[in-house]
Amino acid sequence: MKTEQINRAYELAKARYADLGIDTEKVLEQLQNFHLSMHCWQADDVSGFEVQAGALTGGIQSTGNYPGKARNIDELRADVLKAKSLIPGTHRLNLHEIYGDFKGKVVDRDEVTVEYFQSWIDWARENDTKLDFNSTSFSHPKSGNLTLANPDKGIRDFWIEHTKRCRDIANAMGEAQGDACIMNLWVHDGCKDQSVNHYLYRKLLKESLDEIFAKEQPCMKDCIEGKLFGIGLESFTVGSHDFYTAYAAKNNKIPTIDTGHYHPTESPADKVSALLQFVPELMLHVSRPIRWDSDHVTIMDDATQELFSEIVRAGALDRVHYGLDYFDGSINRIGAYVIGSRAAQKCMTRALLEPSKMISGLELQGKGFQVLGILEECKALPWNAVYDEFCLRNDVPVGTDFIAEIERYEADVTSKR
Ligand code: RNT
Ligand code: ZN
Repeated sequence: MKTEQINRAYELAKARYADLGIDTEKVLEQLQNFHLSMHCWQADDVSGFEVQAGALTGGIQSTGNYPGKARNIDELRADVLKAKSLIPGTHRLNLHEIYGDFKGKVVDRDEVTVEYFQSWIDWARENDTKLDFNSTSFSHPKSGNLTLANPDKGIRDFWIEHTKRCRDIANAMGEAQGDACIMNLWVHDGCKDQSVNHYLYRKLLKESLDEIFAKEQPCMKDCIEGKLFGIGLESFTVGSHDFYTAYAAKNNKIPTIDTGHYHPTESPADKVSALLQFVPELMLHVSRPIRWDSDHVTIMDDATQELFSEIVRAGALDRVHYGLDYFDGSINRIGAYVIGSRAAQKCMTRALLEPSKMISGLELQGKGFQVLGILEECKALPWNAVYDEFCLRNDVPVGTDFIAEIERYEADVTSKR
């Protein structure tokens, strides 16, 4: 698209929004400070780099076999940088423990140390990227159906040790980057079929968490992610939404809202204003469930829009960490990163451009028809001209121009793997 055309459209949009009391320059500034935490696991279908790596287990699944997935740390880093070059703004990278730089060594999960993440810390510094982190309880011979909630003390202790070490690593990352590293804890623990020991499993998970979180870690923040069910663990999930909500509220931890982890008609967006009354911050895993927790690429759908709008309306922009979490192996994986990240930004653009103060005033006066009328009109206001201007100012492709860039990278790089 031509610069002049983008600028002209932006100027018109600016005037249109000014009429509603919205300063688009301020919105552009807010967008610049809106950092996504890009998940490293889209690049390689959640495989990771353990020398001893086995199949993906733990109730999650990446489907599709599109050629060109990252096979090693260098390829993954190159792919992430390529994706970042097509997404406006500055973004974080969210690493799972299995993505360490193990240098050909078999390092079991209870042996991991920051040494295996030093090259990531250096890479992040060189590439102006901050890191977030995740412990990894899946894809391991000791994963089974139960990890931190396992009645077998040996197995439970193995995972407790792993998670404690991960907190040390996250803390070291946070210290190195001068900004807290957000560490997410998700375990797949659950039952495939009928079970009578729900209370026991949840008691064990609670006790494991208490032990894991006992150590103060000043440079990292803990998030805990619940879910509804996993594949092969359909009947019961130990770490349910209620379990972690209660745990977070009581222990001042950050709940992770993964948008694929609820009943199909349940609204993740509606949790924002409820949870933020009781917990310090929220972590998001923005995804797109199709009928189940399928982890399709994020798009501008109603669920994502409503989620971001609820955050802005709550005045909670800086109380939320914006992680992405999807893994589609059926399309170009760099394209998946770019589409999902840009969709999240576009939803945020629209959320920031909503004349919430005006609408709130009307609502408080009982003017229901006017509220609905303005909200409907907002959908079709020229928010895209503001997002295009944001891309332009960040020197990244505007509109569909990123597609040709990814096709070129595919021809030159990923198709040769
Ligand atoms: C699984 C959770 C979890 C994972 C990642 C890979 O249902 O959403 O966040 O997707 O840890
Ligand atoms: Zn998730």
